[in-house]
Amino acid sequence: FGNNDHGIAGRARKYRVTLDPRMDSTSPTGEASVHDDAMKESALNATVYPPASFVNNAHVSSLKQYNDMYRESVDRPAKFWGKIADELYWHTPYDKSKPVHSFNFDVRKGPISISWFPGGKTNLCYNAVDRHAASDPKGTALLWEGNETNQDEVVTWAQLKERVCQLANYLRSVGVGKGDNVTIYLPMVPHLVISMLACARIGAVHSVVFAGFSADALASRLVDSKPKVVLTSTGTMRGAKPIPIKKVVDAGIKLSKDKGVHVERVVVYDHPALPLAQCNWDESIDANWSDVVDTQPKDSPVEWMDSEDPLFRLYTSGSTGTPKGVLHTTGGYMVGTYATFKYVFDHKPDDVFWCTADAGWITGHSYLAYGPLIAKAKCVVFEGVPTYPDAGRCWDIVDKYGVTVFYTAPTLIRSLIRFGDDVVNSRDLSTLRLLGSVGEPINPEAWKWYHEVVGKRKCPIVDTWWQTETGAHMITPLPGAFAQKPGSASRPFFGVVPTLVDSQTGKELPPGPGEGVLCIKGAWPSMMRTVAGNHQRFEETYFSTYPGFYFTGDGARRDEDGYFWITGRVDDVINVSGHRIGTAEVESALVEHDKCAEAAVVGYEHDIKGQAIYAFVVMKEGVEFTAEMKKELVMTVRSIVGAFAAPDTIHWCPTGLPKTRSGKIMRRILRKIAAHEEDGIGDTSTLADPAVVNTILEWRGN
Ligand code: 6R9
Repeated sequence: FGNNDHGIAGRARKYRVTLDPRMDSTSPTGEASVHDDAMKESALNATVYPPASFVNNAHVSSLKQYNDMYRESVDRPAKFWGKIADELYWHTPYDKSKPVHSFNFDVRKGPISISWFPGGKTNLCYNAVDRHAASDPKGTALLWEGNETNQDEVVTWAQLKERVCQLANYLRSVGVGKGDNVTIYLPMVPHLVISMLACARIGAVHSVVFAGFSADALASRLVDSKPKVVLTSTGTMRGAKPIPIKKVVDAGIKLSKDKGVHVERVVVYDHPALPLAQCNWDESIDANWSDVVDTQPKDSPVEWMDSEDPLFRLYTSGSTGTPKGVLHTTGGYMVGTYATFKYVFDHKPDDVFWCTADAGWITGHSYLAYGPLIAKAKCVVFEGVPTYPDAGRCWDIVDKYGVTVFYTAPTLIRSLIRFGDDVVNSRDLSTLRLLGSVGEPINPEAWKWYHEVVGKRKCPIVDTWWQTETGAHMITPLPGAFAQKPGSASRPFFGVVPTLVDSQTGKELPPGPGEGVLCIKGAWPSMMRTVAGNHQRFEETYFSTYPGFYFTGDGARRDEDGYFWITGRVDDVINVSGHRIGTAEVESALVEHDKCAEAAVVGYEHDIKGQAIYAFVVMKEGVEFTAEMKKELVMTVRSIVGAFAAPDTIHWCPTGLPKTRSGKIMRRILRKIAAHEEDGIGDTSTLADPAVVNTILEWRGN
């Protein structure tokens, strides 16, 4: 444990003392005493060491080992990544006589470029499926759990390969090949993972659109990527709620047609939630999955891909404009997701891994599909929702499948805390050995509950900071290597060099404690290579603000131990329940309503979701602002962006938004109003009309 080593006994003592359950006790009068508060405070700032039983079997089991590996990964990347890349199959080994990577991160020196593993040829699907189907055909690949408790299915490696090959054959039969785009709009059924793998197998570039996005959002992604084929289902169930999936696809395709994009084929899985006979059907475009895919031969050749051939694009929100198609390529993404899966989740052959994220987000791409499958993990895929049929569903699933590693988002943890500990304690969670968190900062209270009630204090927690753009974990504990601090993503993963930059001067902060904008120096294997079809936007978004660095869009603090604490976005992106939403997207959706003249959207703190959306609106001349109008505005956002982007609060601004004389909206003031911190509004003298602020405050609650 290097500098932090207190020995096993020391660790155990510290562990017991800081997390003594009595510190939560309240005084007999029911009020927490000052002493209890202090105890609680110190518990929340606790340093939590992994138990010796975990450390003894971990891939990386001391701070020293981590430090040595980290140094090698940064100083001798060819050696470090070469060893990991050699654990995987390369049809043509990459050229080891050349540097393992080359990159330019400095816009002043020419275009931004990144490449890894020069000259190598491989295939993600081959590494994630074929290798395991050959070595262990009957072994479990996917453990699918449906929305209802009696719906489940085990998919073996051999079956997974057959189903992937059948879809690969079908796609080829309709002319989809290397470099062609395919859009996937599916709920969390095995078909979703199979679809991604089939694309990877034939070199088609998949674009998974989360099946909670609206038809408009789907359409804009179809227009951007122009796929020949869309893979979808008739419907799905989310808890007690039936969701008509194909209807959204039909509407999305219609909208994209109006913009000149012609999808040739829609392949529809007949989901039991909604019989195909009840869907609109157009013979000229629609095909039933079981007719056209399940009848195909069960073997299909692999397309060998260059390291830098595209693998997928995944759209993500930024602070401006439409969502960007983040483009990931083959070799680096494969090695990066595999390495992080192996070390961060300390993967062991007997693990049953469950990542609750939908494959429509990057977490699902990297840790529901690719990372675990490459590492031959048994993976749970869950289609339902955590509170159906009751709030114990997650723990029932852990119990049913003997889940050993559980990876979820803080919002889910916070939403389950309120159902009480009994819901958890009544299930057998004894198989759990490691817990993970992703998507947003985890507050220490939620961390502590996760650790004590779910993990029974024996499971380390990996709080993994990363992004759609980074492809894989960037700052995260290695669970057996060093202590965790609740709320801190801790230290960089191998090969990642984070730095803090002063937003005023653009200069790097000196080493040691400090707070600034989080940037990354130098390229790592799984990073995005471009914004699909718009390299200029890639350079402007990530490399122009602080030349020479990759700009993450997050702020962070570094403490005296070198641990990073992510403080949240520094741009106009709101993180609602771990989903990134650009304020610009919600604003433009609001003004689509013909009675809304102007809108400004900010985030504010929310107990469960982390952040919630607060929309300030200005209505057109003579429009009355009623409860009905409010509902219409919310509906407009739901239908244009998606249900998860619906504003929680809509605030009418009868005399306009607070703007500077040059017409810039002063979001700083709006954020204060949304947070109910009127006292902190401060100087309004630079506003074109300072009285606007008073009017807005007067109309709170209307
Ligand atoms: C993987 C994923 C990325 C943004 C990122 C940051 C926030 C993610 C976090 C975290 C604090 C963590 N974020 N993980 N903040 N601690 N462990 O979520 O990708 O959807 O692209 O979001 O999410 O703000 O910049 P993505």
